[in-house]
Amino acid sequence: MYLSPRFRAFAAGAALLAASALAQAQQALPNVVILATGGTIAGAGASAVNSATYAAAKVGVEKLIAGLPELTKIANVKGEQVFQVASESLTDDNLLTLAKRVSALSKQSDVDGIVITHGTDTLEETAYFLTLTVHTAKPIIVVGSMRPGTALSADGALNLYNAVSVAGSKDAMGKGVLVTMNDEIQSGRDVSKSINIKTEAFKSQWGPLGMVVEGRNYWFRAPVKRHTMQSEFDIDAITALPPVEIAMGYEGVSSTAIDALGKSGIKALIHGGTGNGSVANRIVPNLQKVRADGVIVIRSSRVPDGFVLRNAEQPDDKYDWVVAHDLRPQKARILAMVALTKTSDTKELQRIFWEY
Ligand code: DAS
Repeated sequence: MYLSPRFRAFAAGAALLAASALAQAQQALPNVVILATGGTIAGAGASAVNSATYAAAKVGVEKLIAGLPELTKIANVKGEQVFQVASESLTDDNLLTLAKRVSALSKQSDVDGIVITHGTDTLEETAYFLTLTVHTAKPIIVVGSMRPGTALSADGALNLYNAVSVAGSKDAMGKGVLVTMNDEIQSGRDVSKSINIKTEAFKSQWGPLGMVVEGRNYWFRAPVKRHTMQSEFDIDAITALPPVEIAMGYEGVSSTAIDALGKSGIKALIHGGTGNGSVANRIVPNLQKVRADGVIVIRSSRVPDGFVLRNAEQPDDKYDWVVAHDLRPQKARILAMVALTKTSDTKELQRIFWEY
């Protein structure tokens, strides 16, 4: 078909204008990096009705991003596959590697926010570790899903969309590491996986910080515990995490676990006691021996909500024990490992458990 030179010039000019407008629109969008580690959000089941029976950590980050074209309208997204594992199998070394990558990216001027896709089983521990050790005010969002993307009513796509949306939000800056699950914006410090088979799985006894709905954040409270820029701990100065283990309390408990762990070379033992961090009277001497051998003893509770009162169920001052405040055993372990990179003074450790 003949096209006049005038029309060809007009068409070329229009194409240039469109390309320039698109480039400007893309430049206006925030730059978000997605660090993928595996989990159900990267899982796949045999059929759409397999919402709970599936293989985790199967889908790569590029496929996750390609499967969500809506992301291109809210951010310039880049993906990195850091690990591809179910999160119950992550190690403390994995945690260090991930946190160091997050820290490095957060220092780049061309990165506005970071999303970590993660299995839900230990998502709460990673989120807490990052909020304790990464010095940035930029949004860092940890996200997972309870159903694989192959399942009916899968939750991963919207959870990921929300995570990227919050990661690119200026009003999410300076709030510590966040978790976006089930339309809620949770504090990485406070949140725990509280239901193991529902999409409404992540809870905090102190409530979510807000909600994200259709790409907009609605905030209702802000964290008061120290995090990120206010933290005295810095991942760039941490090369290893000291060994810390957990022993649970329950009716009929023996001292077997406590005695064995106490002699295993650990630096601290978290006791996940009953009630308000109670310790069976027959194993108090065993915990006292663990302390006498130089291991820090930290009283937490197996009860999900509330907080352990110092000197209530046990004379912590007398025994030189520390209490975990409102932290569940698995979170108390994260804080203990981080704190022990700086001090083993029990008064300092107790201050740290009050403040973080
Ligand atoms: N095994 C779980 C994990 O990887 C799957 C999940 O829920 O993400 O944490």
